[in-house]
Amino acid sequence: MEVSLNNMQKIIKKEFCRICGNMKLRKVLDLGTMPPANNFLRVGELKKPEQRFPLAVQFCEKCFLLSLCHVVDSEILFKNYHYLTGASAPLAKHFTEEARMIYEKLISDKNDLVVEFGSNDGVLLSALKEKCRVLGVDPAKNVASFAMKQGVETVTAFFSEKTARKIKQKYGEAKVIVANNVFAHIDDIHNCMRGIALLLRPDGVFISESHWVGNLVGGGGFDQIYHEHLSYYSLYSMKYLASIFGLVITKVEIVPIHGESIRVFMKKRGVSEDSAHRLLALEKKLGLTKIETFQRFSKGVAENRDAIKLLLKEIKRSKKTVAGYGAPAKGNTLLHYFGIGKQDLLFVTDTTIFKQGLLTPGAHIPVVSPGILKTNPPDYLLLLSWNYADAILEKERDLREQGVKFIIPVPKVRVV
Ligand code: JHZ
Repeated sequence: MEVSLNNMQKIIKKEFCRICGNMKLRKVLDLGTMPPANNFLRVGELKKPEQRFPLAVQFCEKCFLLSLCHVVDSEILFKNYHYLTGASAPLAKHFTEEARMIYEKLISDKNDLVVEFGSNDGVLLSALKEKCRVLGVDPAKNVASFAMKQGVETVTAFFSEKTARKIKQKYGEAKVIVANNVFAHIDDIHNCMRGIALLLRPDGVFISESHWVGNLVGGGGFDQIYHEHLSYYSLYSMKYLASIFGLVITKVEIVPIHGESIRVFMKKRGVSEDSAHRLLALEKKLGLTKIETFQRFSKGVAENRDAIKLLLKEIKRSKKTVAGYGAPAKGNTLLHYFGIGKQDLLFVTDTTIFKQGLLTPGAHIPVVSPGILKTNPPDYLLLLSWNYADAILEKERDLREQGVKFIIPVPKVRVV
């Protein structure tokens, strides 16, 4: 195994597919070793060596799951978390709209229970709490207490069969279970599915939203690959998983968030709507069941890296300045793999209070409040939060009118 001895207990090499058990997994992309993407650090912590772990992806030709080759201990990744959903206005809006869909279509009684795991700061449940009973589940203490302050009851735990049993004993069965941007983070997905099957009412719905692998290899960015994201789901792989637990994918939507995400509705009984058949056909057409598609994607990432490095070199040569816009987790994969560091970016701005004043993992670039752009605007901003490009370009219209250019780094670098 490629990891240093002192890291051995904190990481395992994944020898089999977490969905179907296939042991013949094929590596398609290797991004080297990097620190966990949300492990922003304080200046004082620079004295200690920073933990780095291998980051590579492999493909299963049996159930078509793309997944990480290694699994980092979830305690390291999630116990103290720097990400807040509410810091990104477009994301908060997206989940508030999902909450409305849930109470308009799925809730029929004030006593119905909605359980969300990976509930983070409670944006979705806050929008539901006047309509029905809600319960959040999140392992990050700092984030869970943030949600509690917003009036969202939250259990500090990883979701599992054991957690589900405890919830069922105390609160009863759930009418709706939600897992947004967390399903892809779970290694023992069978245990999680057993928990869902146990907690869900016979007429209940499980809704899961994850970044869609079709976007990863298509119009989105490779930088969605980091240690938290263990699985990169397609409908094909989700369907295989659901069938093991006797659940039916009744409906599916590709929603325009984080590039494109796959929102799947699962039930204990029911039939698949046309949306599921249509997406399966699209995934086949896009080649998401073929290893060659992922090998091609991997080559494209390396080519884009060369193009960005060249652009930054030219900008430097012309004595212009560059800073980063947004300090998302994905940005740290991008900075790491493209070899972009303090020598290239003056600072990165971010709206998350938990991140301001810290340094980005690996590259150690200072994260500052976006207010700096008013007083010290650079000539270029590397848009690390590219998934909110439309909203950010609109929000920063004044800055752009002053002549500041945005560099959108993926899937192919462009300047606007
Ligand atoms: P954002 C997170 O990844 C983490 P990240 C997690 N692991 C996951 O699964 C994915 O989401 C899907 C800032 N920002 O949402 C706020 C501005 O500064 O793309 C955030 O720090 N100004 C759970 O971290 C970051 O950018 C702005 O105007 O890659 C965006 O992070 C806006 C809109 C955002 O997810």
